[in-house]
Amino acid sequence: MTTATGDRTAHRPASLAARAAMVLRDNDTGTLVTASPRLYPHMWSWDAAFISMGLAHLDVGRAVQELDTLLAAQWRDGMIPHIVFTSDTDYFPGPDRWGTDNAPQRPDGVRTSGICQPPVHAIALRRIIDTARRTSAADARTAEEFAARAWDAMYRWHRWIVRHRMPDPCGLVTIVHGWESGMDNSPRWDSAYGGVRPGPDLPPYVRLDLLKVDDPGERPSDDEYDRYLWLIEQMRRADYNPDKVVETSAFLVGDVFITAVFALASDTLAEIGDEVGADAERVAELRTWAERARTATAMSCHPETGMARDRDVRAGRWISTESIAGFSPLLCGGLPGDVEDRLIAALDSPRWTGHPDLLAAVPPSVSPDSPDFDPRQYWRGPQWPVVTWLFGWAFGRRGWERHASEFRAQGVHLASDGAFGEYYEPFSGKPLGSTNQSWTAAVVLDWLCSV
Ligand code: 2M8
Repeated sequence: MTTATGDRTAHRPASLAARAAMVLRDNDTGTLVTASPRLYPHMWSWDAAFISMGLAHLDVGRAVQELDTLLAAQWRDGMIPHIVFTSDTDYFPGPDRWGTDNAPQRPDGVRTSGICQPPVHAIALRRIIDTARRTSAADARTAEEFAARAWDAMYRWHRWIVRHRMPDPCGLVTIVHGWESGMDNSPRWDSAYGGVRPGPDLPPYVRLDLLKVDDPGERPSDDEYDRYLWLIEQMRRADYNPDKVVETSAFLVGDVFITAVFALASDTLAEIGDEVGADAERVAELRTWAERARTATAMSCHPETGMARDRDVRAGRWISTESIAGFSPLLCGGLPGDVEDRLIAALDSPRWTGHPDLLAAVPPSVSPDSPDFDPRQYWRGPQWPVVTWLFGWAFGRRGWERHASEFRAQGVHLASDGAFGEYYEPFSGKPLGSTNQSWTAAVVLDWLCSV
């Protein structure tokens, strides 16, 4: 059943849930669900986590298999790679361009990229366990057995981050490529990318992404792609050795959003560890790491605006760009009460979620009032349902039920056209980028199944 509102068609919950389930089934290759049918025909690390939570509402065994597929691609040193490649050759940069085949830590039997993405996996595992416990004793057993079996791999992933990505005294988790942030071309990275100067020996390439969206203006520019590819070149030359990569990368940034996610996910993994009887010392380590990351997130806040900031480690300066990442401390806590209240008020204000022209009251990736805002351009303004889901889930966990349920209701409203856009134009609600994007379908399914 659908109703028409303006030029948007709105599906009722049951029909929307059925469509979301269909997207996940259609994008399923058997052992992994691709991030989207045309634009992203492989498995992406943080997409897979969100996708597995959606799958849990359809089949807990299949949800667990999704994370198993991802963990089978974990590098020997613990890193979970950002892309696990299928045999599809219609995406650039593919495995040959990444050239990770000779990296000594690469996994056997599967080809991957050589960087990572936000560590949301323990959060997905928590969600799968909770969903399974609500459905049946058998589902609960499947999820809990998986948690017990996969816990160590997830611990090693968090340990990799601590060992290799917390080198700066500011304590933020550092990234060596904008793609690691998941918010690829966010204006957060503009100044740091200014220091990346592609050499004349950058091998030539042809972009495929531009052929697969309605308007190339929704994707990053060619200039940006040159820099993305140059960073890969630098990493290849360092044989993907994690410490050499950090030493040599022209792009080295403390990412406050990843740091807050890491704190939240480390707490969550520690909690799961308690439930499945994991090694107590390792559980305690996770709690220490969470605390360290929480402190670093809080310390990054701008003394006047209270917004959290990234740090350009190479240039030795804070990045004060006004983006959704500024609200990262709300994910993991750690701020004094009055500062936190101010940040929540800022999120609710007309500059952000309360902006009068938004079709749905969920945060855009950049404030519409910021000079950096572009309503159609990827991570430079549009609304991303997965980001709304993450903040909403964290708010629920922090006991802010009103905020959590508003995000859920408004998130569903935005996605009720049933197109499952990769991202949405905030004023019209037009789906942009890819449609039938798996992680959008997954979070919508989770929202609909949890009311
Ligand atoms: C986008 O990133 C990829 C590169 O990793 C791309 O543009 O080709 C980002 O939105 C990223 O966060 C996401 O995981 C990926 C797949 O959905 O697409």
